[in-house]
Amino acid sequence: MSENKVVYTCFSTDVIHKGHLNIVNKAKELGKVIIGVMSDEAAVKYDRFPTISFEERLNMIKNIDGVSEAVPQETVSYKDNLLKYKPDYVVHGDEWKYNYMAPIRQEVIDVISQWGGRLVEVPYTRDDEVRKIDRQTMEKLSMSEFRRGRLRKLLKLRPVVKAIEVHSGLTGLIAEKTVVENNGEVDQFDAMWISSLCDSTAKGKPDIELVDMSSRIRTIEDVLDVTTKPIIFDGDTGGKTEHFVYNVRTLERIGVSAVIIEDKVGLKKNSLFGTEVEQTQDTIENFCNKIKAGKNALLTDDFMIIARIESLILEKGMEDALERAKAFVGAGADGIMIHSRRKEPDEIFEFVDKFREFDKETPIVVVPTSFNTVTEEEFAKHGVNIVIYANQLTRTAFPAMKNAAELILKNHRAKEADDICMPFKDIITLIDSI
Ligand code: SPV
Ligand code: MG
Repeated sequence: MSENKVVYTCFSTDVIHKGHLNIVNKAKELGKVIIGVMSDEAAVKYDRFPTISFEERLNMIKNIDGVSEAVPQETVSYKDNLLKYKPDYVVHGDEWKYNYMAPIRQEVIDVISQWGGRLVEVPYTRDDEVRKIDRQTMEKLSMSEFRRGRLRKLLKLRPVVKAIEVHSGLTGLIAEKTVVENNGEVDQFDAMWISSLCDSTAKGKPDIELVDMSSRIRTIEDVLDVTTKPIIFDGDTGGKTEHFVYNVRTLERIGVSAVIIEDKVGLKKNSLFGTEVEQTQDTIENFCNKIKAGKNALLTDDFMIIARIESLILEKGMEDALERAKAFVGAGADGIMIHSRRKEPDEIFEFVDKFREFDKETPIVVVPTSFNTVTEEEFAKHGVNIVIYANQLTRTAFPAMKNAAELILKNHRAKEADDICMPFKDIITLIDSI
């Protein structure tokens, strides 16, 4: 090895296996090995939630035979560390040529070429042993005691936690595995929303608390079975307080991270109908009692009960919304969801800004189905913490399915529909085999 050459690579792993050792061995042949350890903030965008702390990862990597230095890498992009350490070589597995990391790889090549540095790629190791370690990590991440508290952790790591609606194992897999690269940034969803609207719609039923908790929990189980990301459950009104406490216990035990309940009573209708249908708001006192009872039933500090305020939906005014927010936080709510069905975000921003004048901490949740032009960055600037994309997977799947059904009926065969069908071999790449 050449003592005066610097070699850089970066790991985001929790477990060192022979694939990593291959990379280290190659790096050792080339010079002094510096390994970037990806920060938690970067790891959740690029890969998955770490199962051990950053310090533990740093130590683990420092202790690999032949590694001279383990250093933090704060971003998915290698650029900052490359400019800092000016490596003669970057060593990496070759898999990133073919996935969302390809632009990050290109950036590495471009940056190090400024001083004549070279990228050296080793064949990616993916044998039975590596696959098993991967499955074991996923298993750990999906266990209820690990998964449950992850939403709270993400709230500390992410400027905005973004959740997407799921209502089945398959939609869960899309939420779990969709990763994109955009302008040098890699990103993915942080959490999943089990919407009452979409769970009901998937069953062909109206969103009126008709689909009972046993069925809703079955949906959750299907999602839990194949994913690792935290779940935010749409608990509608929470039902009777006497029932809510039991449901809270069940949700907490199976590994759900949060339930959101809305301050309505009687026959619940979907909020997007607003005042076009009859809907009744609960009294502040009753709803506070429901929150308190739910909080009392909890056995961990992980699980969050988030209070959803329907004052703007029901045109009861900003003052009412703010008064409720104060009261619900006082009753123990771990977060506030404020909803609106206006296209303009003005009333949402007004609420958030006013709420933040007296409460800097309590997480705020928004569901921008109507006010959908606002970006996550704008929400974050106002102090929003969780953005839920509440129904887009259902609303995109529906027209695609309808179209396919119509094409088959019109043509008396399936050929014409084939052009809009994904080949099954692509669909099954989502599904893990054991
Ligand atoms: C849901 O997704 O079921 C919700 C959000 O409750 S909304 O449909 O906007 O009321
Ligand atoms: Mg709902």
